[in-house]
Amino acid sequence: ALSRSGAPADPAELRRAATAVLLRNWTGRSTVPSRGLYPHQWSWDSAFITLGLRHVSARRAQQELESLLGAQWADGRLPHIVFDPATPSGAYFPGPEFWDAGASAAGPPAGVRTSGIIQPPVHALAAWETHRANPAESARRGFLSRVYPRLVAWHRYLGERRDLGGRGLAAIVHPWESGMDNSPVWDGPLDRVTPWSPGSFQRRDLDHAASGDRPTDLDYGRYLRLAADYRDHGYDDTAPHTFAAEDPALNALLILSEHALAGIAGALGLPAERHETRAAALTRALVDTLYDPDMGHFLARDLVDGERIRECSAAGLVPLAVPRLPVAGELLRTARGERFRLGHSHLVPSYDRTGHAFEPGRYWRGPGWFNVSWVIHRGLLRQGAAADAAALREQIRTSAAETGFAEYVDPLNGAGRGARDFSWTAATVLDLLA
Ligand code: 9WN
Repeated sequence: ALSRSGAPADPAELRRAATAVLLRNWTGRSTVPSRGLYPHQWSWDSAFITLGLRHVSARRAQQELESLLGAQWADGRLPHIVFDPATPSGAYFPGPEFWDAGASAAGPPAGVRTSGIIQPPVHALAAWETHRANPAESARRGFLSRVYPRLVAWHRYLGERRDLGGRGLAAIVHPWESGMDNSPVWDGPLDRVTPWSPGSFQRRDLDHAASGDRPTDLDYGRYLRLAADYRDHGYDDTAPHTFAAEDPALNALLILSEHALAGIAGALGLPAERHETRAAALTRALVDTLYDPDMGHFLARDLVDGERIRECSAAGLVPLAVPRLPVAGELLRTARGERFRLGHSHLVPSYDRTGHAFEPGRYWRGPGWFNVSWVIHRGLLRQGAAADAAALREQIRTSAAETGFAEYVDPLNGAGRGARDFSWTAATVLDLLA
Protein backbone atom coordinates (compact mmCIF):
# COMPACT_ATOMS: atom_id res chain seq x y z
CA ALA A 1 0.00 0.00 0.00
CA LEU A 2 1.07 3.55 -0.67
CA SER A 3 1.91 5.99 2.03
CA ARG A 4 -0.54 8.90 1.99
CA SER A 5 1.05 10.47 5.04
CA GLY A 6 3.27 12.92 3.22
CA ALA A 7 6.39 10.77 3.21
CA PRO A 8 7.72 10.09 -0.30
CA ALA A 9 7.25 6.44 -1.18
CA ASP A 10 10.22 4.24 -1.83
CA PRO A 11 10.83 4.20 -5.66
CA ALA A 12 10.43 0.43 -5.99
CA GLU A 13 7.16 0.55 -4.07
CA LEU A 14 5.94 3.51 -6.12
CA ARG A 15 6.80 1.67 -9.35
CA ARG A 16 4.85 -1.38 -8.21
CA ALA A 17 1.84 0.72 -7.21
CA ALA A 18 1.87 2.69 -10.49
CA THR A 19 2.11 -0.53 -12.51
CA ALA A 20 -0.79 -1.99 -10.55
CA VAL A 21 -2.97 1.04 -11.45
CA LEU A 22 -2.29 0.53 -15.16
CA LEU A 23 -2.94 -3.22 -14.93
CA ARG A 24 -6.24 -2.64 -13.13
CA ASN A 25 -7.34 -0.08 -15.72
CA TRP A 26 -6.52 -2.37 -18.68
CA THR A 27 -9.66 -3.61 -20.49
CA GLY A 28 -8.05 -6.28 -22.65
CA ARG A 29 -7.31 -3.99 -25.57
CA SER A 30 -6.58 -0.58 -24.03
CA THR A 31 -6.46 1.32 -20.75
CA VAL A 32 -9.31 3.43 -19.35
CA PRO A 33 -8.27 6.79 -17.80
CA SER A 34 -10.33 5.92 -14.71
CA ARG A 35 -12.61 2.94 -14.02
CA GLY A 36 -15.57 5.02 -12.82
CA LEU A 37 -15.35 8.47 -14.38
CA TYR A 38 -13.97 7.65 -17.85
CA PRO A 39 -14.72 3.99 -18.71
CA HIS A 40 -13.58 4.09 -22.39
CA GLN A 41 -10.37 4.84 -24.30
CA TRP A 42 -9.37 8.52 -24.60
CA SER A 43 -6.97 9.72 -27.26
CA TRP A 44 -4.32 11.80 -25.49
CA ASP A 45 -4.66 9.71 -22.32
CA SER A 46 -3.73 6.68 -24.41
CA ALA A 47 -0.59 8.39 -25.69
CA PHE A 48 0.54 9.31 -22.15
CA ILE A 49 -0.37 5.82 -20.92
CA THR A 50 1.77 4.34 -23.71
CA LEU A 51 4.71 6.44 -22.55
CA GLY A 52 4.45 4.79 -19.13
CA LEU A 53 3.50 1.30 -20.28
CA ARG A 54 6.65 1.06 -22.43
CA HIS A 55 8.58 0.60 -19.18
CA VAL A 56 6.31 -2.25 -18.11
CA SER A 57 5.75 -4.13 -21.37
CA ALA A 58 6.75 -3.01 -24.87
CA ARG A 59 4.10 -5.30 -26.28
CA ARG A 60 1.30 -3.79 -24.23
CA ALA A 61 2.43 -0.23 -24.98
CA GLN A 62 2.26 -1.02 -28.69
CA GLN A 63 -1.21 -2.56 -28.28
CA GLU A 64 -2.46 0.49 -26.41
CA LEU A 65 -1.49 2.84 -29.21
CA GLU A 66 -2.51 0.51 -32.01
CA SER A 67 -5.99 0.04 -30.62
CA LEU A 68 -6.48 3.81 -30.79
CA LEU A 69 -4.98 4.04 -34.28
CA GLY A 70 -7.36 1.24 -35.32
CA ALA A 71 -10.26 3.66 -34.74
CA GLN A 72 -8.84 6.26 -37.14
CA TRP A 73 -11.43 7.88 -39.38
CA ALA A 74 -11.31 7.78 -43.19
CA ASP A 75 -10.26 11.45 -43.21
CA GLY A 76 -7.27 10.75 -40.93
CA ARG A 77 -8.66 12.12 -37.67
CA LEU A 78 -8.08 10.24 -34.42
CA PRO A 79 -11.26 10.45 -32.35
CA HIS A 80 -11.02 11.69 -28.78
CA ILE A 81 -12.97 8.69 -27.40
CA VAL A 82 -13.07 5.08 -28.62
CA PHE A 83 -16.04 3.49 -26.86
CA ASP A 84 -15.50 0.13 -25.19
CA PRO A 85 -18.24 -2.21 -26.49
CA ALA A 86 -18.24 -4.08 -23.16
CA THR A 87 -19.14 -0.95 -21.18
CA PRO A 88 -22.86 -0.04 -20.98
CA SER A 89 -23.36 3.00 -23.19
CA GLY A 90 -25.07 4.91 -20.36
CA ALA A 91 -21.94 4.73 -18.18
CA TYR A 92 -20.49 7.92 -19.68
CA PHE A 93 -22.21 10.96 -21.10
CA PRO A 94 -22.16 11.90 -23.94
CA GLY A 95 -21.98 8.33 -25.21
CA PRO A 96 -21.85 6.74 -28.68
CA GLU A 97 -25.51 7.44 -29.53
CA PHE A 98 -24.98 11.15 -29.01
CA TRP A 99 -21.91 11.29 -31.26
CA ASP A 100 -23.45 9.12 -34.01
CA ALA A 101 -20.04 9.00 -35.70
CA GLY A 102 -20.98 6.13 -38.02
CA ALA A 103 -23.36 8.44 -39.89
CA SER A 104 -20.48 10.67 -41.05
CA ALA A 105 -18.97 10.05 -44.50
CA ALA A 106 -15.54 10.77 -43.02
CA GLY A 107 -16.26 8.35 -40.15
CA PRO A 108 -14.66 5.49 -38.20
CA PRO A 109 -14.10 1.94 -39.49
CA ALA A 110 -17.14 -0.34 -39.48
CA GLY A 111 -17.96 -1.80 -36.09
CA VAL A 112 -15.99 0.80 -34.10
CA ARG A 113 -17.87 3.44 -32.09
CA THR A 114 -16.15 6.75 -31.44
CA SER A 115 -16.73 10.42 -30.71
CA GLY A 116 -16.20 12.89 -33.58
CA ILE A 117 -13.79 15.42 -32.11
CA ILE A 118 -10.04 15.18 -31.49
CA GLN A 119 -7.47 15.71 -28.74
CA PRO A 120 -3.83 16.89 -28.79
CA PRO A 121 -1.49 14.80 -31.00
CA VAL A 122 0.91 13.17 -28.54
CA HIS A 123 0.74 9.88 -30.47
CA ALA A 124 3.78 10.00 -32.77
CA LEU A 125 5.90 11.02 -29.79
CA ALA A 126 4.55 8.04 -27.85
CA ALA A 127 5.17 5.69 -30.78
CA TRP A 128 8.76 6.81 -31.23
CA GLU A 129 9.56 6.60 -27.51
CA THR A 130 7.96 3.15 -27.35
CA HIS A 131 10.20 1.99 -30.17
CA ARG A 132 13.27 3.48 -28.53
CA ALA A 133 12.51 1.74 -25.23
CA ASN A 134 12.75 -1.69 -26.88
CA PRO A 135 13.88 -1.53 -30.53
CA ALA A 136 14.17 -5.33 -30.81
CA GLU A 137 10.56 -5.98 -29.79
CA SER A 138 9.44 -3.11 -32.01
CA ALA A 139 11.29 -4.55 -35.03
CA ARG A 140 10.06 -8.07 -34.31
CA ARG A 141 6.42 -6.92 -34.52
CA GLY A 142 6.98 -4.43 -37.37
CA PHE A 143 5.56 -1.77 -35.05
CA LEU A 144 6.94 1.34 -36.72
CA SER A 145 6.04 0.31 -40.25
CA ARG A 146 2.45 -0.36 -39.17
CA VAL A 147 1.91 2.88 -37.26
CA TYR A 148 3.84 5.29 -39.48
CA PRO A 149 1.27 5.64 -42.32
CA ARG A 150 -1.54 6.16 -39.80
CA LEU A 151 0.40 8.81 -37.90
CA VAL A 152 1.24 10.58 -41.17
CA ALA A 153 -2.46 10.58 -42.13
CA TRP A 154 -3.35 11.99 -38.68
CA HIS A 155 -0.86 14.84 -39.04
CA ARG A 156 -2.07 15.48 -42.60
CA TYR A 157 -5.64 15.84 -41.29
CA LEU A 158 -4.45 18.39 -38.71
CA GLY A 159 -2.35 20.30 -41.24
CA GLU A 160 -4.90 20.37 -44.04
CA ARG A 161 -8.43 20.15 -42.63
CA ARG A 162 -7.72 21.95 -39.38
CA ASP A 163 -5.74 24.95 -40.61
CA LEU A 164 -8.83 27.08 -40.09
CA GLY A 165 -6.84 30.24 -39.32
CA GLY A 166 -4.77 30.02 -42.52
CA ARG A 167 -1.41 30.42 -40.77
CA GLY A 168 -0.29 26.82 -40.78
CA LEU A 169 -1.42 25.98 -37.23
CA ALA A 170 -4.01 23.34 -36.30
CA ALA A 171 -7.28 24.68 -34.86
CA ILE A 172 -9.70 23.18 -32.36
CA VAL A 173 -13.46 23.46 -32.80
CA HIS A 174 -14.47 22.42 -29.27
CA PRO A 175 -12.92 23.09 -25.82
CA TRP A 176 -12.82 19.29 -25.23
CA GLU A 177 -10.36 19.14 -28.14
CA SER A 178 -7.78 21.12 -26.16
CA GLY A 179 -7.95 18.48 -23.41
CA MET A 180 -8.21 21.43 -20.96
CA ASP A 181 -11.96 21.66 -21.19
CA ASN A 182 -13.05 24.43 -18.83
CA SER A 183 -9.84 26.47 -18.85
CA PRO A 184 -10.66 30.18 -18.32
CA VAL A 185 -8.97 30.71 -21.70
CA TRP A 186 -12.17 29.44 -23.37
CA ASP A 187 -14.62 31.52 -21.27
CA GLY A 188 -14.70 34.46 -23.72
CA PRO A 189 -15.23 32.38 -26.90
CA LEU A 190 -17.81 30.20 -25.09
CA ASP A 191 -19.87 33.28 -24.20
CA ARG A 192 -21.09 33.32 -27.81
CA VAL A 193 -22.48 29.78 -27.55
CA THR A 194 -26.16 29.34 -26.63
CA PRO A 195 -26.18 26.53 -24.04
CA TRP A 196 -28.54 23.60 -24.01
CA SER A 197 -30.83 23.92 -21.03
CA PRO A 198 -29.62 22.02 -17.90
CA GLY A 199 -32.81 19.93 -17.87
CA SER A 200 -32.19 18.56 -21.37
CA PHE A 201 -29.31 16.21 -20.46
CA GLN A 202 -28.15 13.97 -17.65
CA ARG A 203 -24.52 14.29 -16.53
CA ARG A 204 -22.84 11.06 -15.41
CA ASP A 205 -19.55 12.61 -14.25
CA LEU A 206 -21.20 13.82 -11.03
CA ASP A 207 -21.88 10.17 -10.07
CA HIS A 208 -18.10 9.82 -9.63
CA ALA A 209 -16.66 13.25 -8.74
CA ALA A 210 -17.51 16.24 -6.54
CA SER A 211 -19.33 18.98 -8.44
CA GLY A 212 -16.88 21.60 -7.09
CA ASP A 213 -14.02 19.74 -8.85
CA ARG A 214 -15.84 19.61 -12.21
CA PRO A 215 -17.12 21.94 -14.97
CA THR A 216 -20.50 23.60 -14.32
CA ASP A 217 -23.88 22.76 -15.89
CA LEU A 218 -23.58 25.94 -17.95
CA ASP A 219 -20.22 24.71 -19.33
CA TYR A 220 -21.81 21.35 -20.18
CA GLY A 221 -24.77 23.03 -21.90
CA ARG A 222 -22.32 24.83 -24.18
CA TYR A 223 -20.13 21.75 -24.81
CA LEU A 224 -23.21 19.81 -25.90
CA ARG A 225 -24.48 22.58 -28.18
CA LEU A 226 -21.10 22.81 -29.96
CA ALA A 227 -20.70 19.05 -30.28
CA ALA A 228 -24.25 18.58 -31.60
CA ASP A 229 -23.79 21.37 -34.18
CA TYR A 230 -20.55 19.80 -35.44
CA ARG A 231 -22.24 16.38 -35.58
CA ASP A 232 -25.25 17.78 -37.43
CA HIS A 233 -22.86 19.16 -40.07
CA GLY A 234 -21.46 15.64 -40.52
CA TYR A 235 -18.20 16.58 -38.71
CA ASP A 236 -17.33 18.68 -41.75
CA ASP A 237 -14.48 21.04 -40.84
CA THR A 238 -15.39 23.51 -43.59
CA ALA A 239 -18.86 24.12 -42.08
CA PRO A 240 -19.27 27.33 -40.03
CA HIS A 241 -17.94 27.17 -36.43
CA THR A 242 -19.26 29.18 -33.47
CA PHE A 243 -16.07 28.17 -31.60
CA ALA A 244 -12.65 27.85 -33.26
CA ALA A 245 -9.23 28.58 -31.76
CA GLU A 246 -5.52 27.93 -32.12
CA ASP A 247 -4.13 26.45 -28.92
CA PRO A 248 -0.41 26.67 -28.06
CA ALA A 249 -0.24 23.32 -26.24
CA LEU A 250 -1.87 21.35 -29.05
CA ASN A 251 0.43 22.93 -31.63
CA ALA A 252 3.56 22.51 -29.50
CA LEU A 253 2.70 18.82 -29.05
CA LEU A 254 2.18 18.55 -32.80
CA ILE A 255 5.70 19.94 -33.30
CA LEU A 256 7.17 17.37 -30.86
CA SER A 257 5.28 14.64 -32.68
CA GLU A 258 6.43 15.89 -36.09
CA HIS A 259 10.05 15.64 -34.89
CA ALA A 260 9.20 12.12 -33.69
CA LEU A 261 7.87 11.28 -37.18
CA ALA A 262 11.26 12.33 -38.56
CA GLY A 263 12.86 9.84 -36.16
CA ILE A 264 10.44 7.09 -37.19
CA ALA A 265 10.95 7.77 -40.91
CA GLY A 266 14.72 7.65 -40.42
CA ALA A 267 14.50 4.33 -38.56
CA LEU A 268 12.42 2.91 -41.42
CA GLY A 269 14.95 4.11 -44.01
CA LEU A 270 12.44 6.63 -45.41
CA PRO A 271 13.11 10.32 -46.11
CA ALA A 272 12.83 12.27 -42.85
CA GLU A 273 13.47 15.74 -44.16
CA ARG A 274 9.84 16.61 -44.91
CA HIS A 275 8.99 16.09 -41.24
CA GLU A 276 11.84 18.31 -40.07
CA THR A 277 10.81 21.00 -42.57
CA ARG A 278 7.22 20.80 -41.37
CA ALA A 279 8.28 20.98 -37.70
CA ALA A 280 10.37 24.08 -38.44
CA ALA A 281 7.47 25.75 -40.29
CA LEU A 282 5.08 24.95 -37.42
CA THR A 283 7.55 26.36 -34.91
CA ARG A 284 7.77 29.65 -36.85
CA ALA A 285 3.97 29.85 -37.13
CA LEU A 286 3.59 29.11 -33.41
CA VAL A 287 5.97 31.89 -32.39
CA ASP A 288 4.74 34.45 -34.96
CA THR A 289 1.06 33.89 -34.23
CA LEU A 290 0.70 32.87 -30.59
CA TYR A 291 3.68 34.33 -28.71
CA ASP A 292 2.86 37.53 -26.85
CA PRO A 293 6.07 39.44 -26.10
CA ASP A 294 4.39 41.74 -23.56
CA MET A 295 3.17 38.84 -21.46
CA GLY A 296 6.20 36.65 -22.17
CA HIS A 297 3.77 33.83 -22.80
CA PHE A 298 2.07 31.83 -25.56
CA LEU A 299 -1.64 32.65 -25.82
CA ALA A 300 -4.47 30.92 -27.66
CA ARG A 301 -5.99 32.76 -30.64
CA ASP A 302 -9.74 33.06 -31.07
CA LEU A 303 -10.45 32.45 -34.75
CA VAL A 304 -13.90 34.01 -34.61
CA ASP A 305 -12.55 37.52 -33.93
CA GLY A 306 -8.93 36.80 -34.93
CA GLU A 307 -7.53 38.07 -31.59
CA ARG A 308 -5.19 36.45 -29.08
CA ILE A 309 -6.96 35.61 -25.81
CA ARG A 310 -5.25 37.48 -22.97
CA GLU A 311 -5.38 34.70 -20.35
CA CYS A 312 -2.28 32.79 -19.19
CA SER A 313 -2.65 29.04 -18.75
CA ALA A 314 -0.21 26.15 -18.54
CA ALA A 315 -0.96 25.49 -22.23
CA GLY A 316 1.24 28.50 -22.94
CA LEU A 317 4.23 26.90 -21.16
CA VAL A 318 4.08 23.65 -23.17
CA PRO A 319 6.17 25.21 -26.01
CA LEU A 320 9.17 25.00 -23.61
CA ALA A 321 9.51 21.43 -24.90
CA VAL A 322 9.87 22.56 -28.54
CA PRO A 323 13.42 22.26 -29.96
CA ARG A 324 15.12 25.50 -31.03
CA LEU A 325 12.44 27.75 -29.55
CA PRO A 326 13.66 31.34 -29.99
CA VAL A 327 11.79 32.75 -26.96
CA ALA A 328 12.64 29.99 -24.46
CA GLY A 329 14.47 32.28 -22.00
CA GLU A 330 11.50 34.63 -21.64
CA LEU A 331 9.09 31.73 -21.31
CA LEU A 332 11.19 30.20 -18.56
CA ARG A 333 11.03 33.51 -16.70
CA THR A 334 7.22 33.40 -16.92
CA ALA A 335 7.17 29.85 -15.55
CA ARG A 336 9.27 30.92 -12.57
CA GLY A 337 7.34 34.18 -12.03
CA GLU A 338 4.24 35.07 -10.01
CA ARG A 339 1.72 33.52 -12.39
CA PHE A 340 2.95 29.90 -12.10
CA ARG A 341 5.53 30.02 -9.28
CA LEU A 342 7.37 26.97 -10.57
CA GLY A 343 8.97 25.16 -7.64
CA HIS A 344 6.61 26.85 -5.15
CA SER A 345 3.38 25.37 -6.53
CA HIS A 346 2.32 21.72 -6.39
CA LEU A 347 2.93 20.62 -10.01
CA VAL A 348 2.42 23.36 -12.62
CA PRO A 349 -0.86 25.24 -12.02
CA SER A 350 -3.14 24.87 -15.05
CA TYR A 351 -4.06 28.54 -14.86
CA ASP A 352 -2.43 31.81 -13.76
CA ARG A 353 -2.36 31.98 -9.94
CA THR A 354 -2.85 35.76 -10.17
CA GLY A 355 -5.67 35.45 -12.73
CA HIS A 356 -9.22 36.68 -12.04
CA ALA A 357 -10.70 33.20 -12.66
CA PHE A 358 -8.20 31.12 -10.64
CA GLU A 359 -9.87 28.31 -8.65
CA PRO A 360 -7.36 25.93 -7.04
CA GLY A 361 -9.71 22.93 -6.90
CA ARG A 362 -11.72 23.13 -10.09
CA TYR A 363 -10.44 21.00 -12.94
CA TRP A 364 -8.57 23.10 -15.55
CA ARG A 365 -9.08 26.44 -13.76
CA GLY A 366 -6.08 26.15 -11.46
CA PRO A 367 -5.17 22.59 -10.37
CA GLY A 368 -1.86 20.99 -11.30
CA TRP A 369 -2.12 18.05 -13.74
CA PHE A 370 0.39 15.26 -14.12
CA ASN A 371 0.43 14.98 -17.92
CA VAL A 372 0.96 18.71 -18.48
CA SER A 373 3.62 18.81 -15.76
CA TRP A 374 5.32 15.84 -17.44
CA VAL A 375 5.58 17.75 -20.74
CA ILE A 376 6.81 20.88 -18.98
CA HIS A 377 9.39 18.76 -17.13
CA ARG A 378 10.62 17.65 -20.53
CA GLY A 379 10.68 21.31 -21.59
CA LEU A 380 12.78 22.29 -18.57
CA LEU A 381 15.30 19.59 -19.45
CA ARG A 382 15.37 20.79 -23.05
CA GLN A 383 16.03 24.36 -21.92
CA GLY A 384 18.87 23.30 -19.66
CA ALA A 385 16.95 24.15 -16.47
CA ALA A 386 18.16 20.97 -14.77
CA ALA A 387 17.47 22.05 -11.18
CA ASP A 388 13.87 23.14 -11.96
CA ALA A 389 13.36 19.87 -13.83
CA ALA A 390 14.66 17.78 -10.92
CA ALA A 391 12.40 19.62 -8.46
CA LEU A 392 9.33 19.12 -10.67
CA ARG A 393 10.18 15.44 -11.19
CA GLU A 394 10.33 14.94 -7.43
CA GLN A 395 7.01 16.74 -7.00
CA ILE A 396 5.31 14.59 -9.62
CA ARG A 397 6.45 11.43 -7.81
CA THR A 398 5.56 12.57 -4.30
CA SER A 399 2.20 14.13 -5.29
CA ALA A 400 1.20 10.89 -7.00
CA ALA A 401 2.26 8.82 -3.99
CA GLU A 402 0.56 11.07 -1.45
CA THR A 403 -2.74 11.37 -3.31
CA GLY A 404 -3.20 7.75 -4.45
CA PHE A 405 -2.58 8.73 -8.11
CA ALA A 406 -5.09 11.59 -8.18
CA GLU A 407 -6.38 13.01 -11.43
CA TYR A 408 -5.17 16.51 -10.42
CA VAL A 409 -4.01 18.38 -7.33
CA ASP A 410 -4.63 21.70 -5.64
CA PRO A 411 -1.52 23.71 -6.61
CA LEU A 412 -1.53 25.63 -3.31
CA ASN A 413 -1.59 22.75 -0.81
CA GLY A 414 -1.10 19.61 -2.91
CA ALA A 415 -4.44 18.02 -1.93
CA GLY A 416 -5.66 15.40 -4.41
CA ARG A 417 -8.75 16.23 -6.49
CA GLY A 418 -10.98 14.42 -9.00
CA ALA A 419 -10.60 10.67 -9.53
CA ARG A 420 -7.96 8.39 -7.90
CA ASP A 421 -5.94 5.57 -9.48
CA PHE A 422 -5.80 7.76 -12.56
CA SER A 423 -3.98 6.17 -15.48
CA TRP A 424 -1.87 9.00 -16.88
CA THR A 425 -0.82 9.93 -13.34
CA ALA A 426 0.54 6.39 -12.89
CA ALA A 427 2.06 6.41 -16.39
CA THR A 428 3.94 9.69 -16.06
CA VAL A 429 5.30 8.55 -12.70
CA LEU A 430 6.50 5.28 -14.23
CA ASP A 431 8.27 7.21 -16.94
CA LEU A 432 9.98 9.50 -14.44
CA LEU A 433 11.10 6.53 -12.33
CA ALA A 434 12.73 4.82 -15.31
C1 9WN B 1 -14.06 15.02 -21.94
C2 9WN B 1 -10.08 11.63 -19.90
C3 9WN B 1 -10.38 13.06 -20.26
C4 9WN B 1 -9.12 13.88 -20.53
C5 9WN B 1 -9.38 15.37 -20.64
C6 9WN B 1 -10.16 15.80 -19.41
C7 9WN B 1 -11.44 14.99 -19.25
C8 9WN B 1 -13.52 14.55 -20.56
C9 9WN B 1 -14.58 14.76 -19.50
O1 9WN B 1 -11.12 13.61 -19.19
O2 9WN B 1 -12.31 15.29 -20.33
O3 9WN B 1 -13.18 14.61 -22.93
O4 9WN B 1 -15.55 14.00 -19.51
O5 9WN B 1 -14.46 15.68 -18.67
O6 9WN B 1 -10.42 17.17 -19.45
O7 9WN B 1 -8.18 16.08 -20.77
O8 9WN B 1 -8.53 13.45 -21.72
O9 9WN B 1 -9.11 11.58 -18.89
